[in-house]
Amino acid sequence: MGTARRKAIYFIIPVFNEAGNVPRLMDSLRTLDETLRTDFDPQFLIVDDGSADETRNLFEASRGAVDVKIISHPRNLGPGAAFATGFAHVAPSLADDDWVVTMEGDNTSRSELVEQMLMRSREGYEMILASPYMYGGTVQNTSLLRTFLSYCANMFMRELLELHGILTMSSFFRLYRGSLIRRMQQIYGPQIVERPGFDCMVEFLMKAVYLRVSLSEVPMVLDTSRRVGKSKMKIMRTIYNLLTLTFRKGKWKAAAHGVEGSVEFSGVQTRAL
Ligand SMILES: Nc1nc2c(ncn2[C@@H]2O[C@H](COP(=O)(O)OP(=O)(O)O)[C@@H](O)[C@H]2O)c(=O)[nH]1
Ligand SMILES: [Mg+2]
Repeated sequence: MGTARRKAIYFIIPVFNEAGNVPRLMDSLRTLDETLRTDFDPQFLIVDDGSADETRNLFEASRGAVDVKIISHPRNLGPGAAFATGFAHVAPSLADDDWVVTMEGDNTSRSELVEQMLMRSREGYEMILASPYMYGGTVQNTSLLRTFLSYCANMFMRELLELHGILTMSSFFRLYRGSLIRRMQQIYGPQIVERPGFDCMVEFLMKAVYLRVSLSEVPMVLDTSRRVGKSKMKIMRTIYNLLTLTFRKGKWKAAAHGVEGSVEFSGVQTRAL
């Protein structure tokens, strides 16, 4: 009798000029590899988005510790383009009962939360978001301006993009069931997201919500002092991009509704633990 295939858990991590953060990130990936290995087949995919510093070399040099796969864009295309590359890369091997995690490459995603996200997934959720804005989560060491803009952006997304009842909408750190990624790839193509910038995560969320996926959040302390260097998000550009997502709403909704059986919200399917 053959042994059952271990479920794969793919980590897709976009990086752009993160040399200072690579050593600590590799430590987290090694810990994840060790803790998950008994039950899963962890696969780490780094999408280096045209970094001009030592990012790629540092990952190459530390590959002995964890077997990371590195894909490079020849020039900087943006985090959304990096996720698109990552989703397309896992598409051929992804099975319905595999898992996909997206996370940041600057050590602000608390990798120890993956265990808790997996527990939530066992309750039947297809998508689990790490959420600094829900009760129990916080944002530490960030500017007042960014907190305020984030608050305004959240109001806009809730009302205009119809993302009700979700507290954290643009964070990179999420766990997805393989079947969800595959379903979205069937509808929207292997790359899933078309927005190249930081608004890609809101795009993904819109597409998922219009498909009525079951979704849950787990609280996370987002402490920006854990990273070396500054945020690379251009605030005005991202606000503009978020606003223009409104114009895509109709098209993405229609695509979601074209899929049979996807419109009725079926709630969470409880599974035996
Ligand atoms: N692929 C890619 N990743 C990026 C780019 N800019 C930022 N990132 C990565 O996206 C993540 C979030 O970026 P960060 O600067 O921390 O933004 P913040 O967390 O919103 O302040 C980090 O892992 C970055 O390395 C980019 O242009 N391309
Ligand atoms: Mg960050």
